Amino acid sequence: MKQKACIILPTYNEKENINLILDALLKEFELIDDFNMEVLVVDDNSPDKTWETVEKYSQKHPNIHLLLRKKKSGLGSAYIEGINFAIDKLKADFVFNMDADLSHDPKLISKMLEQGKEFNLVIGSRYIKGGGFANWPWYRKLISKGANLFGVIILGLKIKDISSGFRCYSKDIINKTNLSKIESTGYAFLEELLFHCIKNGAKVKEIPLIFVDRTKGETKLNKKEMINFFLTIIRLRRKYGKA
Ligand SMILES: Nc1nc2c(ncn2[C@@H]2O[C@H](COP(=O)(O)OP(=O)(O)OP(=O)(O)O)[C@@H](O)[C@H]2O)c(=O)[nH]1
Ligand SMILES: [Mg+2]
Repeated sequence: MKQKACIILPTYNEKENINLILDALLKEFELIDDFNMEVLVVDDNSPDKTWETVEKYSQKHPNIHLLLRKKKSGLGSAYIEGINFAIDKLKADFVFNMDADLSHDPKLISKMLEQGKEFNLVIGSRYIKGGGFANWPWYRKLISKGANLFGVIILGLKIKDISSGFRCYSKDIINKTNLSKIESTGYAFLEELLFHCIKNGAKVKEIPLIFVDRTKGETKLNKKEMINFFLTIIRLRRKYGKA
């Protein structure tokens, strides 16, 4: 029997992007033979009604699912609910983190699944050879690079891109890593989950990702989230030591 992979897309006001990303994913899935591919959109009751579009897709495509939450509760909390749903309800063997704003190229999915045969966590990395940014402003690159370097040093991680939001986890590493002990509800969730996966013995592979800046819709990443990223690194080091 084929294994199942579920792409989790958290959305908040992505009306202009959602149909483009869902179409791109459906097209990519046609090229993937050896897995059953599903999409789970976790929408936080977007005021622009992103979820309405997802509902329409889900009526037409049985492999597109919508998890509609009551209010905006953060990227991390959307991912925790999404990952639990994908594994418990959809019976996924692999789960992906992916942005819905076309920053992450769906073409990488099959490459990540290929690596998933050997590694239980595959990361689309902007900081390895072949990876990078297509059109990010210099100040965002600087903050991202600084945050990564800080995390790598303080937490002793041997990973180049600890904040990338494009990842593939196998079910076994998620099951080993107790998601309920994750405290971050926002973007810092990504580094916190990575840290716990590595503490639990994850075999990690990074593959090159060219991150393309969004051309539609607005960013949800604010100053508070950025500060939280640094504070989370300090909290993890104090509570658990180095990875
Ligand atoms: N469900 C849910 N999704 C969210 C929340 N915050 C952000 N997202 C989604 O998470 C993904 C990443 O957020 P972005 O705003 O693109 O963050 P970013 O990629 O760091 O920054 P930009 O691309 O510059 O906007 C997008 O698909 C957002 O719609 C949230 O609170 N709840
Ligand atoms: Mg984005």
